[in-house]
Amino acid sequence: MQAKYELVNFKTLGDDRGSLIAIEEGYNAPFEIKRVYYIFDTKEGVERGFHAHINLKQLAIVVKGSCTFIIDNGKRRKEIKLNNPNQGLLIEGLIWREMKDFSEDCVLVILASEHYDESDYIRDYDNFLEEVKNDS
Ligand code: T46
Repeated sequence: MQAKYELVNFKTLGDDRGSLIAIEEGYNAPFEIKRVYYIFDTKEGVERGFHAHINLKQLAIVVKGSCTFIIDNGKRRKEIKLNNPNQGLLIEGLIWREMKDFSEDCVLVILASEHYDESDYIRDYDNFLEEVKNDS
């Protein structure tokens, strides 16, 4: 799988009652959605992630509040602040990710292409760099 990350914009539907965003597999989620999880009530100063995946596609959406993703492809690191429910961060393949600066009210929803599988995680940064090297 080609490693990549990309910010995607969702169309906001709504009317005078408020807003609604729909995520549909094969439309604005470019993979089969096998799992959904969400991260909330994150304590002040907490940093999460610090791993990559071997074979996973994910779409991360902050539906409330804000947090920052650090995205690292083994060559460059980039900080991406998510604070808008009409944007999602698509992450595919060998990308190291860290999350920080969670606001107190942050609700981070993640759609994933595979079921939970600990053997898909690379939790050691040097191993990650080795995998990137072998992959290129
Ligand atoms: C990722 C980032 C963005 C499960 O049992 N099932 C699940 O589907 C998940 C995601 C986690 N867990 C268990 C494994 C750990 O005992 O929940 C605990 C916390 O997971 P973890 O420490 O991996 O959480 P984060 O926030 O560091 O990472 C998570 C995802 O694991 C990861 O795939 O890309 O969010």
